[in-house]
Amino acid sequence: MRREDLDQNDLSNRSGVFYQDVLSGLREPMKRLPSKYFYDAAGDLLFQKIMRCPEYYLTRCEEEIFRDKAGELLEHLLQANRQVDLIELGAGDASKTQHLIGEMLQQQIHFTYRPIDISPHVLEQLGDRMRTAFPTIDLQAFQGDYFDGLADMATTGALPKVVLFLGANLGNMTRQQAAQFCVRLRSLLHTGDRVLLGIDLMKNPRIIQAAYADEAGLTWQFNMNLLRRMNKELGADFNEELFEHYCQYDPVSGTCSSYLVSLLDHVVHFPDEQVLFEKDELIHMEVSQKYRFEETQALARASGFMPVHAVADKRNWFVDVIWEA
Ligand code: AVI
Repeated sequence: MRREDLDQNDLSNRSGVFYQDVLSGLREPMKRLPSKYFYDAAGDLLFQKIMRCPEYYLTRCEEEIFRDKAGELLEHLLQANRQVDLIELGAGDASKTQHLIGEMLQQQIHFTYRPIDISPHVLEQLGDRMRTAFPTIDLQAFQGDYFDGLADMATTGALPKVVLFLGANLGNMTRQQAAQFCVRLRSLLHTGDRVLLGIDLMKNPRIIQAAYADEAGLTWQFNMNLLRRMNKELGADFNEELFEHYCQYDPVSGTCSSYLVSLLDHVVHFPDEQVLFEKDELIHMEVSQKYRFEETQALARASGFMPVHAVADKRNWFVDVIWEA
């Protein structure tokens, strides 16, 4: 798009949070872009492809847990409750949750399924899929921020809550952010409510490294898509040929970090700002934090939860932990 073609909509984009977040990240000495902006329509599609690619084991591991152990998960999520609010943060396509919901219906548990997601498009598709699979389901979606959704549900719902946060989404926060997230989550729950978190475990570093540098280049495209998104929505002129994707997993800290590396000295223009890149300069794009199982238990306790149960896949690569508030 030519910059003079920017319309009114683009002008309002430039005063929006996306633009502000992007520019404040690119003004920092170590440039960074928030990975939450990966997920526009093209990013959602790329992520779906990543989840099916041979190297990206995380989704298959968690699917195995939900497919094979839904009954066990449910037993520890419900305790004696026969009636709950089932809340899912960042529900996506809920392919794993469907196993749990199937089990709940079979056991004649009364529940309202309350997915929370920032994307109206995702919620619409999810609603259609769930109502087709489970015509009797009571589904009440909340479109917006997780904590706004939880706060809303805290005032409206009186039932015990079961909160799902699957897919290793906690891993896209630094350890410090994850700790703050868990404290905030706890503050919105009542004693006895339960949460289930999907967490990717530390393992052979080559397996992790490969999951974020797949042969087909999907993760590369997933990162580049954010450059395309900034060009389209913010009128920037990133040339993706001038960047390459690089990811590094540190097996000591468990942190997998994704970067874009500038291949030349060059300048990227936004309509009212320019950003200088030096050859070999990095943009930090994403963190995917891996944990030792004991660290998840320490995280639970430090944020006011009690770890009550955990189910791992057969290879012990991924764990769904259940904590009580
Ligand atoms: C969504 N999230 C848990 C993914 C992950 O594994 O960190 C995002 C992702 N990034 C590259 N591949 C997948």
